[in-house]
Amino acid sequence: MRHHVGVTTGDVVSFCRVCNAMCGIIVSVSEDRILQVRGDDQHPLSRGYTCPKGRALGEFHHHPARLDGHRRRIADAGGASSTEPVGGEDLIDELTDLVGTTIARHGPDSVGMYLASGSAFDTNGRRAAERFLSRIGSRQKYTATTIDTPCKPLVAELMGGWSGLTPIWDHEQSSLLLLFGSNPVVSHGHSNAIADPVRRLREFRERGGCVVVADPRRTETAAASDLHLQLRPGTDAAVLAHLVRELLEEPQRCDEVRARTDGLDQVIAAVAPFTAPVVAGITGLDQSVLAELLALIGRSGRLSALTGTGTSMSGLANSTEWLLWVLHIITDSSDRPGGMWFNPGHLMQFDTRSWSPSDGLPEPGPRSRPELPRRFGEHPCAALADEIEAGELRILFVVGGNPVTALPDTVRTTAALMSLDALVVLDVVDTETTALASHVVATTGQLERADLPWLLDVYQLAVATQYTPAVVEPGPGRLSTWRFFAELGAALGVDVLPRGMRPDEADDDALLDEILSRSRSTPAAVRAARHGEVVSGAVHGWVHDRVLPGGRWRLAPAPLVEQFGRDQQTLLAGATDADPDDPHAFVLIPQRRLRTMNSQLRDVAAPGGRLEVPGAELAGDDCARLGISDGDTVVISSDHGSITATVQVSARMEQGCVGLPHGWASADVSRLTSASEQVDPLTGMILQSGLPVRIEPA
Ligand SMILES: Nc1nc2c(c(=O)[nH]1)N[C@H]1C(S)=C(S)[C@@H](COP(=O)(O)OP(=O)(O)OC[C@H]3O[C@@H](n4cnc5c(=O)[nH]c(N)nc54)[C@H](O)[C@@H]3O)O[C@H]1N2
Ligand SMILES: Nc1nc2c(c(=O)[nH]1)N[C@H]1C(S)=C(S)[C@@H](COP(=O)(O)OP(=O)(O)OC[C@H]3O[C@@H](n4cnc5c(=O)[nH]c(N)nc54)[C@H](O)[C@@H]3O)O[C@H]1N2
Ligand code: SF4
Ligand SMILES: [Mo]
Repeated sequence: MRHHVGVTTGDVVSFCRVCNAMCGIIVSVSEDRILQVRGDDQHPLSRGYTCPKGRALGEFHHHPARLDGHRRRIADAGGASSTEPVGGEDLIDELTDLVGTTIARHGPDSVGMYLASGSAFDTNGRRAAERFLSRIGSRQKYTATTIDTPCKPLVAELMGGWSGLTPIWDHEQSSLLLLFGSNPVVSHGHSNAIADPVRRLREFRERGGCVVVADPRRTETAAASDLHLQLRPGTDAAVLAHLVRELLEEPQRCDEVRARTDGLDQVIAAVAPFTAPVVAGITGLDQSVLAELLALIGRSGRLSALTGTGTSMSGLANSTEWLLWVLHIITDSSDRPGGMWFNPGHLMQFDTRSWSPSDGLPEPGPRSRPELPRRFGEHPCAALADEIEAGELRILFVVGGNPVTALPDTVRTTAALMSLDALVVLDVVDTETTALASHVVATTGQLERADLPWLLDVYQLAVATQYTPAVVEPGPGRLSTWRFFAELGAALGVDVLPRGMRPDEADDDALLDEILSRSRSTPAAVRAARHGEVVSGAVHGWVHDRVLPGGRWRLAPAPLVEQFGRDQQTLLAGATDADPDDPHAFVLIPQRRLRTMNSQLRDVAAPGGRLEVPGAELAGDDCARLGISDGDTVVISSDHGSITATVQVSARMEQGCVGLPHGWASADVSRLTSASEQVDPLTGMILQSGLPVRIEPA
């Protein structure tokens, strides 16, 4: 069956599926050519905004590296190998054999899947892939969550009883927004979808809202804020502990909080050492700035606070997230107007379900790394290479990911991926990972399929959804991800599509209908609302009523209190800082760049041409000290590897820090990180923010 394609020439109303913001777009097409992508000013959330990535969707769609057909690797004489094209049917036949035999010999856990950014925006594909894995009975699921932000679901589960609780900025009613380690002006939000960030922040401030940004870099967002806390990296938990400590000095507040939470006294004891002079010493912030921040909270009462990769990838990720939630709860800001709300989703309707609170205990971890926890139904990515090396994992499907650049320890990860019996990569372009694949599946890209935001509507600033038809017909050599897994599943005797639907009966829209029929509205109404359907703004109270164990927040879950006990020693000892006795010691911190999305769109600068490899951002004083200047080459090394990078002298950067985005094959920060050391014991998160490195002129 073919997709329903609305027009062959003219404008199609759609939405961008590059990042969480999911901006409304108008795509001008002529036959199968994308002529232009522009913002949809009737879209209720993005209001005409797009960024360069969205506007480059046409270039991406027609890019020479787009995959037009499937490939398989064949052994050549003399041990070498090469690839050859393979048709869809032969591909499915060959993989049916391989997967079937491997499961028969080694069990279902010998087959695994890495599902990442590119799959999050393909609703039908993602659902089919996940169902395929669970139907064959495999526990070998890996997603980008455990290399991005596992502290968030962990803290949600331990404090609120469900890992799916994602706090959302109540941008209409809040009057104070605190951002820790997030740069929405460039990223459009971490787990909050903030389209048109500059305008959104300006409007917030114009109606009296105050924005505070904690970041060692004077970011684009800091420049649009009221107060920038240029703190030392890795020290956010100290600031938060201080705020909590001071607020809990008020006896009335303690009485009020005690009545609706458990564990308050443990919190009071844990934050006791974090007085203003101590925290000023740890963070490098003035005591007067800490006092100013407290005064802002005093005035606003409730507050909204968000974290990003700066804290979620750090060694103190869980403690920071925990104290952030404590701050929300003790100011009665969680699930309350003017604070943070929890989006129940237009499609998911979490506010209509019944919940039994989780005890937060992890499941047994992967066999080769039993010390790592399995949480949220997946193994941590830190275990992937071990599982392959140990022979536990023999076939890996990669769905919308580029693990060669995204996972730590590039050399080891590459060797592990190459040693698999089969590495099956479903992507839209050639990447460092398709280059290693035994089988490459050319999948349909976002403009070639009808879609809905499925996993992502809970990140939106409103209860909303949107539908897009396919903008153009899929290229003839491309297969949709859902059809690939549905057919492979059918050949292996497992049902992948919902309600027992057979692959030959299904199409994009029939599958989306199945989801929409369980939404707040009807399939017809959602399709008819061409610019997206907004049901309401922030909604409050359902988490207290339905999700919280006994209607109460667990303020002091034992694993978090224990971990903070250790982190506290690290903070008090100043151990998150670069070695003061070594002039070449720096800390590496993560960042995003506007024109790329992780490793995506690197070779698609709008309009035309290839983007330059990003430089390593360093403060001018540091460069002067090391005798290096803008454009020089430096060697950045860690305990695990080294890379060369070009220096980019930056007035934004805090001294002692080096900022570099990930996702590049050259200047690849993943060569500096490790899956075996510095891995968080509660989540398996790899240390990617605040990594100690040395910098030397090349
Ligand atoms: N343009 C663009 N947008 C993207 C992406 C992209 O690649 N490009 N990627 C998407 C993805 S996958 C994600 S996860 C999100 C990430 O979204 P964000 O987290 O909002 O984006 P980052 O730019 O990574 O912001 C991290 C910030 O933390 C700061 N930082 C580093 N260390 C510390 C610290 O110890 N403390 C504090 N307070 N700050 C610190 C950095 O200087 C940086 O400004 O962005 C998404 N959006
Ligand atoms: N050192 C270090 N490592 C990091 C980070 C860091 O800051 N520092 N950031 C981490 C974070 S936050 C994340 S989210 C991960 C990102 O990890 P990944 O998600 O693995 O990385 P991406 O580069 O976004 O890969 C997405 C892939 O999806 C493909 N794709 C695009 N559209 C489609 C589609 O429609 N269908 C399919 N099948 N594929 C599609 C793209 O071509 C691309 O190859 O990296 C993490 N790794
Ligand atoms: S911010 Fe850019 S990449 Fe993200 S959805 Fe909007 S246009 Fe697409
Ligand atoms: Mo991410």
